[in-house]
Amino acid sequence: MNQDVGFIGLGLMGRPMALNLAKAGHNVTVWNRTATRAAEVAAEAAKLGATMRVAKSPGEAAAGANVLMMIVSDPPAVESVLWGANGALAALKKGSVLVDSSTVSPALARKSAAACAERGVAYLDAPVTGGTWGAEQGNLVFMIGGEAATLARVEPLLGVLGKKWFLLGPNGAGQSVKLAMNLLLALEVDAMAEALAIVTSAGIEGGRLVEVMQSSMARSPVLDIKAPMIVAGEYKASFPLRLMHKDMTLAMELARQLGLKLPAGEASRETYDAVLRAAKDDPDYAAVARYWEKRPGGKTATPQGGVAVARRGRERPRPGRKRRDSE
Ligand code: NA7
Repeated sequence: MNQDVGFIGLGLMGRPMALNLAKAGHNVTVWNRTATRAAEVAAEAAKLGATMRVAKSPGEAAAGANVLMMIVSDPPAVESVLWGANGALAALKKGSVLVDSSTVSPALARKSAAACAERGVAYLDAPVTGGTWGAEQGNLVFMIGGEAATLARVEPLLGVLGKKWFLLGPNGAGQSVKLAMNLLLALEVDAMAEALAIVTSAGIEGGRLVEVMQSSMARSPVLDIKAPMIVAGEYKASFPLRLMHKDMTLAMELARQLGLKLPAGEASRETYDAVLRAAKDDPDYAAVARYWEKRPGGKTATPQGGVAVARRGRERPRPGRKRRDSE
């Protein structure tokens, strides 16, 4: 059955998700902070024979919705959409459902859930994995915190956007699992970059390590995608470094709240932090490897000002699979 869906946030992930919902015949009303993006997505929907309304505020997108979905950058973005001027929260109808797929802290998910409950609105934290490729293909995986009955109500929509969802516990559980998973991905890519720094500094082409790795236990889908980017030194964003850095910061904050010390996570976050601060562009998180890249003047991006250890030469990536990110 077609539903009245509000959709907030038309970034790399939200844009294809909103289009898939409209293509599936749902009545989608979108809002995006940068209004031109919303107009572009609505025009794209029209070309595909689907209708999509553009709202003037988060509140307008929420007002007519049975289900409001959102996927925005970070905690301040979620706070602004829900509680800011003409915010979504005050406009949501009693009996509606808010599904927040932004990656934020479990604490913010619980705060949003409590505010929804006060208005008779059900809430799910539902961050995703699958990257832009998964969003485009309707192949996302959702990590969900909330009630099974609420999940059952939105399953027809999740089925348009993805193929799998895991109910992981009460509100906040989806975010805890997502942060743990992204910390692991960040560490894997950072470890790959360190291993490549050793190999290339020893005068061996980085692609050879990747080749050997593909035949070993070190093989993994995330490295299938990221290792060729590192070898080529090309970092077109699929999952931006700034968002991975945000997730690592949230993961380390969660660990602190849980009384855990995570030394590998802390060290890796410092590396990502140094690269992010030095970046003049908006690269993918595989750009963590820039920490070891030779820069003009022979310095790396290390905060300690260490000298470059990597030699990239004219290496070329192995022909990679077409699939994009798994974040
Ligand atoms: P993008 O491509 O950076 O898109 C972020 C979206 O969030 C985009 O629509 C932004 O609007 C919106 N945004 C950012 N800040 C705000 C504020 N303050 N208020 C309202 N809207 C805002 O990210 P992705 O799509 O890759 O990822 C989205 C989430 O999924 C994120 O949590 C990831 O970690 C996982 P804009 O177009 O810039 O005006």
